[in-house]
Amino acid sequence: MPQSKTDAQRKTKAGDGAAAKQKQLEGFTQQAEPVLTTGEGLVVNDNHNSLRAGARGPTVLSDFLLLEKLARFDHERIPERVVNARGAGAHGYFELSKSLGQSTSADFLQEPGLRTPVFVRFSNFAGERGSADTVRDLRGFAVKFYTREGNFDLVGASFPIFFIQDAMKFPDLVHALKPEPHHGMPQASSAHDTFWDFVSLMPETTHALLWLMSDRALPRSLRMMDGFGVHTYRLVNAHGTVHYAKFHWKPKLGRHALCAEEARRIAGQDPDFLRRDLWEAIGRNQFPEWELGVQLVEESRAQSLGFDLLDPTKLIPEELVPVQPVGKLVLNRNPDNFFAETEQVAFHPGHVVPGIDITPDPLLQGRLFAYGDAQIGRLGGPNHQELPINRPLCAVHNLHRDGRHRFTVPRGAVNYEPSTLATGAEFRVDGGQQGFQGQADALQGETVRRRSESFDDHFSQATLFWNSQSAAEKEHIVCAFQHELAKVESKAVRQRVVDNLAHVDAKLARKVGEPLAIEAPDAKAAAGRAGFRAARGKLPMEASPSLSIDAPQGHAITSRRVAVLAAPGVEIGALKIIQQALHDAGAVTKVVASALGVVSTSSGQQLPVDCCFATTSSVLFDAVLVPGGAAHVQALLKSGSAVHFILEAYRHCKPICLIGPAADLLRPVGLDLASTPPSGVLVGSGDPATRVPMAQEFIAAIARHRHWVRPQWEAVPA
Ligand code: HDD
Repeated sequence: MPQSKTDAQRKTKAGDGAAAKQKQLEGFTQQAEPVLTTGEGLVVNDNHNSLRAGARGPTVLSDFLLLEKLARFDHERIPERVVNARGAGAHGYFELSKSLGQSTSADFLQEPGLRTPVFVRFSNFAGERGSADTVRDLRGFAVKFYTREGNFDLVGASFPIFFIQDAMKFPDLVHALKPEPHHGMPQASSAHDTFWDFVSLMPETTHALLWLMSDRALPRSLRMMDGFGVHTYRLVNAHGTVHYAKFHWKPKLGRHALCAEEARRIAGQDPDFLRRDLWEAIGRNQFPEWELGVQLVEESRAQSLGFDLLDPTKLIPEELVPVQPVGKLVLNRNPDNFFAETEQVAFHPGHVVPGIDITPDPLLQGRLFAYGDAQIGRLGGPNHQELPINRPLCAVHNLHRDGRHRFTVPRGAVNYEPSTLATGAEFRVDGGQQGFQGQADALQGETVRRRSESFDDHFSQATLFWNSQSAAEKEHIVCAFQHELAKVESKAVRQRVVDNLAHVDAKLARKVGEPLAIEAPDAKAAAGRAGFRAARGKLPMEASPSLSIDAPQGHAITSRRVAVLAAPGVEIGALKIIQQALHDAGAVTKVVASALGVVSTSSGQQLPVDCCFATTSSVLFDAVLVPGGAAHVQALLKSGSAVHFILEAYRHCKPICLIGPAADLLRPVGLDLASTPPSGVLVGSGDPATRVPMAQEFIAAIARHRHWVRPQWEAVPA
C-alpha cells in the first residue's frame, strides 16, 4: 500500500481532540431498549417461568431460553489480573502544554494544545478484585494514550521505584505478598510472614519497603496521589538523539495521605472508598487533573549520576534533575460499563510510539513478555486488541489473523507481506521515518546470569528517602514497620528486617525493633547474609525535600468532605456562612445526625439530614464542623456516636471547627481549648463578626490536610 495513503488514513481516523475515543466507543455502545430479546435477537415472551412438563413437573431440555440464560450467566466471570486486580478507571484527555519536539519525535508530544484521548486505570497491587481500597499498598497508575500513531501505554505506579531489580524475581515477590497458599490469608496485606521473610532476604527491596511503610502507601484519594512511569525510558528525536527520561504525574489537588488507623477503619466502613471518591468527583464535574512532567538526562550524563538509571529500585532526585512540566491529564468521564471498559482494558509497557523507546532495564524487559501473555489468558485470546476499549484510533493494517473472538473481517486473499495482489501496488513495511525504529544498542560480552555491579547499592536511596521525611512522616514509618512486623510470627524474620534497617538508619532500626521482642539491630549480621551486596553509593545530597508530602502545599479544598454534626436546637446562623464559604471553595458538606429526615433548628427551621451516625463515620470525612446551640450540643454530648465521631476526628488529626458550646465535645481530650487550641482546631464564639474570618481559617486548615502534631491524641480512646 503506498505510504502517503497509509499516513493520511492513520491520521484522519485518529481525529483531533479528546472526543475521538468516545465517538469510537459509541459505535459499540448498547442502548436500553423496551423489549427483551435473546442473544440472537429473538423477542422473549416470558422471563419468569421456565418451560416444564405440567405446572408442578420438571423443566424440559427444550427450553432453549432458559439454557441460554443460564449458560450466559455461568460464564460471566473472567480471571482477575494476577496482580493489580482491584481497580477503577476513567476516560479523559492529555493536553500538551510544551513541545517535547527537541527530545522526541512522538507525534502527541509535538504541538502544544493538542489533546490526546486517554483511559486511565488505577489499581491496588496486592489485593484481589473484591478487596478493600484503602489498605497499605503500592497503587498502579496506568495510562493508555490513544495517539495518532497508535496506543502508548504508560503502565506506572504511585511510587517512583519498584521492589526488585529483575523480572526473574517478580513471581517470587508476588507469591510472598499474596495470601499464604495453605490457608489463603491474609487478604490485601503485606503484614504476614511470607512477605517479610522474602523481603528480608532481598535487600534490594529496602528502598521500596520504606515507601510502602510511608504515607505514600495510604493515599487520601487517587486524585491526590503522584504517579510515575518508574522505569527509565528513552526519548529519541527526529535526528536520532537520545535522552533518558523518567515520567511523573503530579496531582493538581496535592499529595495527601490517610492516617494508618483511619485507613484500616475505612476498609470496613466503605471498602470502595477510593473508587467511589473518583467516581463521585467526576460525576460532580470536579475533574481530577495531573501535570505530566519529565526528567531528561542526556545520554552522556547517564554514567555520572552516582547510580544506574537502568536499576528500577532507584529514582532521580528532583533536585538533581528537575521535573519539566509538559502537559496535563484531565479525567472527565466515568466509564459506561465497569466490565467492558475498566476490566477489559489491557495495558502493556511494550505499547510505545515512534520517539519513545524502552531500555535494557531488566525488570522492564521481563514486563515486555508478561503483559501480552497475561492478557491472552485473562481476556481469552489474542484478539483482545480489538475490544472497543483497547482499539487504537489510528487505522490498523496487520496480518494477524483468526484466533478466538475475532471482531474484524479482513477482506481479500492477501494475508502475507510482501505482496502486490491486494491493491496492485506493493504492500510492505515502512522502513522510513514513520515506522518505529528501536534504538540501536552497542552490545558487548557474553550472555551472563548476573547483575551489573552498578545495581549493588541497596541502601543509600532508602536512606535518602528516610532523611527527606518530616518528623511526623518518620513517626508514621516507624509505626507502620512495627504494626506489620508485630503480625509476623517468626522472630528470626522480624530480626532480619531490623538488621537490614540498620543499614538505612540506626535510629530507625532501633525504634522499629523496640516493641518487637527481638535483639538490638545487628547491621553486621545483615551484611553477612547471602545475597547481601551493599556497595553504598555516594548520593549528591543528604535529603531530597520533594520526597516529603508533609509540607503545606497550598492546594484548593475542592471536593473535600466536611461533616456537619447536628441535633435538634442547632443554630444555623454561623453554619450557613461557613457552609457557603466551604461550597464556594468547592468542598462538599454533609449534615450528619442521629436519624435521616430533618433536624429542627433553634429558629424553628428544618435542616435536611444527609446521613446518620449508624451508616457513616468520621473516617469518611476530611473535617468536622459543629455549629452552636445549647440544646443541640447537650443532645450530641449524650450520644456516644456523636462524641466518638468528634474524638476520632481529633485523634486522626483532622481540622475541626466548633462554635460556641460545641467546644465541650472535645472536653474528654483534656486540653484548654479556649487559650491554646491545637493546630487545626478552631473554636469560635458564634459572634456574627467572626463568622467570615472563621470560615476562611477553617478552609486554610482543611487545605493543610492533616495537623499531625496533636497534643494528647493518644489519650483519645481508639
Ligand atoms: Fe505489572 C499489571 C505496574 C512490574 C506483570 N502492573 C500491572 C498494572 C500496573 C502495573 C499498573 C495494572 C494495569 C491495569 O490497570 O490493567 N508492574 C507495574 C509496575 C511495575 C510492574 C509499575 C514495576 C516497575 N509487572 C511488573 C513485572 C511483571 C509484571 C516485573 C512481570 C514480569 N503486571 C504484570 C502482569 C499484570 C500487571 C502479571 C497483571 C495483569 C496484567 O498485567 O495485565 O502481567
